[in-house]
Amino acid sequence: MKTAIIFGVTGQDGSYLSEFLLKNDYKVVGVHRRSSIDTTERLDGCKDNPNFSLVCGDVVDSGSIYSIINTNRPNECYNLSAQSHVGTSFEQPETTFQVNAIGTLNILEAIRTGSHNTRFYQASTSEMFGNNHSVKPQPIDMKVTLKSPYRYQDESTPLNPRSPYAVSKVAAHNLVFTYREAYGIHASCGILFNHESERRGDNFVTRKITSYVASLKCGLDETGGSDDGVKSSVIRECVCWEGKDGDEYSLPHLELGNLDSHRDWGHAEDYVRGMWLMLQQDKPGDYVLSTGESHSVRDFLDEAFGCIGIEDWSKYVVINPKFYRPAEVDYLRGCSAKAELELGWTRQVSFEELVKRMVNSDIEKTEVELEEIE
Ligand code: NAP
Ligand code: G4F
Repeated sequence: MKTAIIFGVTGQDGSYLSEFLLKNDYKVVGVHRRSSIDTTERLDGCKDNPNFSLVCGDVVDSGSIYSIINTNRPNECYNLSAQSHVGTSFEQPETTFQVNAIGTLNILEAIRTGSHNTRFYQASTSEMFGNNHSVKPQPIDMKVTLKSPYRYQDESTPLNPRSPYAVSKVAAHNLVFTYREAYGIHASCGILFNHESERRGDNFVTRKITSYVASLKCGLDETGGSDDGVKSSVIRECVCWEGKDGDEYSLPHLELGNLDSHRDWGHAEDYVRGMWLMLQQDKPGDYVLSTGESHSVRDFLDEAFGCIGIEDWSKYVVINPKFYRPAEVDYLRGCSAKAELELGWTRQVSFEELVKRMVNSDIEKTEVELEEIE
C-alpha cells in the first residue's frame, strides 16, 4: 500500500484528494495546523477510514515538516497548503509569502534530505500568468465568431504575477523546477485554473454568490414573497419583500467587487484526479488543468440566479469598492492540451453543472439551518 502525505488537507482540494486516494487504496496522512476550533469538517467522509490519519504541523515550521516526512517516508507528497485568497494577500503579503513560498521550500528540503524517493506535487496556479496570454486561431468547431482573438494560457505562456499571492506562487513554482533539475526529485507542478465546489471557501466569489442565492430562495419559499419585483422594494442596506402574511421580509444585498473579470471555472473533484495522474508519470513536469472556457463574474451571476428562476439579479447585487483588488487579473482561459495528451485528463463537470451543484448544495444546507433554528 502506498503512503501519501497531504499538506493543506483541511482545504477544499485536500478533502477531495483524500477521498480520491483512499478509494485508490492509499494510506493517507493529512497535515493540519493547530487551531482553536475544529477545522476538519470537510474531512467527515474520511475520518472513519482506518487508512486515514491526521497529524499536526505547520509548513512554516521546518522542524515539524522534517519530522512528519521522515516518520512517514511517503511515496507521494501533495503540497496544497496555502494562504489561497488573492484579495487577502494584498493585506497580509508577508504571511502569504511565508506559507506559500517558504512553506514549499521547507517541504522540498525535507524531501531532499530525507532521500525516500518521495514524489512531490505542487499546487501552482493560473494567477501566475497575470494579464499575459497567448493567442491562436479560433477553434474550427466554435459556433460563434469571436470579436477579439482567441486568448488562452498554457505551460509556455510567460508568467507575470500581479498580486503578493501570485508572486509567492511563482517563487514556489521556480523552487520546484530548481529542485527537479538540481537534485533529480520527481517534483511536478499543476498549474490549475479556478476550481470550485460545494466545499469552496465562503469568501471566494462563486460561493459568495451561490450561498446568497440559496438564502434568497429559502427566504422567498418561506414567506411566499415575490421575486418578480412587483411587491419588492430596494432600500440601501437590503432587499425587502412582502410575505403572504403581510409582514415585511428582508435580505442584505449581495456585495461584490469587479464583475467584469473572466475566469476558467471547473469542479475541484476533476482537478484532484489530475494531480494524482501527474505523480504517476515516469517523468515529472508542469501541467495546466483547465476547462478551456472563460466566463465573467456576471455570467456566473446569470447562471446562479437562473437556477432559482431569477433572470434580472441587478436589484440584489451592489458593488462595494472594498472588494476591488489593487491589481486585477482580467482574463483567464486555460489550454490543457498537454494534460489531455500525456495524462489522458479531461474535465467532466461543465460550467452549468458546477453552478447548479453549488446552488443546490447551498439550498440544502440553508434548509437544514432553518430547521435547526425552528
Ligand atoms: P483552501 O481551501 O484555502 O485550502 C488551503 C489549505 O492550506 C487549508 O487546509 C489550510 O488550513 C492550509 N494551510 C494554510 N496555511 C497553512 C500552514 N501554515 N501550514 C499548513 N497548512 C496551511 O485552498 P484550495 O482551494 O483547496 O486550494 C488548494 C491549493 O491549490 C492551494 O495551494 C491554492 O493556492 C491552490 N490553487 C487553488 C485553486 C482553486 O481554484 N481552488 C487554483 C489554483 C491553485 P486551514 O484549514 O487551517 O486554514
Ligand atoms: O473567487 P476569487 O477570489 O478567485 P481568484 O482571485 O480568481 O483566485 C482563486 O483562483 C486562483 C486560480 O486562478 C487560485 F490560485 C486562488 O487560490 C483562488 O482559488 O475571485 C474571482 C474574481 C476576481 O476577479 C475578483 O476580483 O471575482 C472577482 N470578485 C468580484 N467580487 C470577487 C468579489 N472575488 C471575491 N473573492 N469576492 C468578491 O466579493
